[in-house]
Amino acid sequence: MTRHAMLDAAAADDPLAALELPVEAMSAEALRGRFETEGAVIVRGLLQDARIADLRAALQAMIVAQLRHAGLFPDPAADLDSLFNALCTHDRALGAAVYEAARQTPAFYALATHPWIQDVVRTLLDADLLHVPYDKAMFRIDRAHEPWHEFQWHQDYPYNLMGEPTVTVWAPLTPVTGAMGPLHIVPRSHDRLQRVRLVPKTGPDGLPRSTLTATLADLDEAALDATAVKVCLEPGDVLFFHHLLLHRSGRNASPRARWSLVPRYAALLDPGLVSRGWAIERSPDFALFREMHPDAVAGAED
Ligand SMILES: O=C(O)CCC(=O)C(=O)O
Repeated sequence: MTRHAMLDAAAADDPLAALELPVEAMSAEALRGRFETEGAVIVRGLLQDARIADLRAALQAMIVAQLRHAGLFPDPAADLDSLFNALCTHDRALGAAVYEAARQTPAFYALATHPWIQDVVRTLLDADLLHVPYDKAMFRIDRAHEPWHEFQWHQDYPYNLMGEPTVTVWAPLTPVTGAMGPLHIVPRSHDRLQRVRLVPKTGPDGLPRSTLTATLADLDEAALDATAVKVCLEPGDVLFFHHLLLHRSGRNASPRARWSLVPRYAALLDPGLVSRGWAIERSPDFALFREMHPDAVAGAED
């Protein structure tokens, strides 16, 4: 049996295996096949250079600097999670400051625009030139006991309105185990745009915020939970998924945070993007989505 045949046989009864490709088995055909059929592909071991370590080192230095500024004496050699937990225990707002500023480092940009990530995306989109808006390239630190940061089941398209399709890239900085709330996805769910209900986000105090979230109007979340595939990843592994794939955050129940980068890529010369001068969704109330897809927004009566 060839290596490809063995991978395909393994995929037949394991939904996660159906998405996986070790980097050595990566080919344009295998990448596109998984992305088109499953709506997602995981390339195991794609990122093997120093860029993940560089971003971790930048984060570590930022956290140590904040702890010292607060008059504490951290062990600079302690691991990233111990340092971040110490900072958040001292003052959660300082943890949030690190989270915000992490995206302002060259190490973040270098990883989000990693040439090997770009190569895979070019293959998936069959495009030479790529569009990667800086404000759709997210950085996440998901800790336990902070469920208000979680995304419920959704599709990315209403949030971004980039090219069709857009590829979401999800890459961890540290291992993501089952206890850490790995991303939940539903393979093969990327065949249509789902109707959404635009409802206020809920803050840590349980009260509604001014920004809206696009929740699924017509699908049963418990049924999606029952079919979800949980994507555990090691640093260096990268998940690529279609902008209509249904997915949600897992719940982190571990003392370690889930550190991840989530940039989005489309084809720069996507006809829709060109025709609207590269306008994408940037309003907190989904103004462009409501204008472009009025029928996809469920009203109060639905
Ligand atoms: O990483 C997560 O927990 C969720 C990220 C997500 O769903 C998104 O960015 O669209």
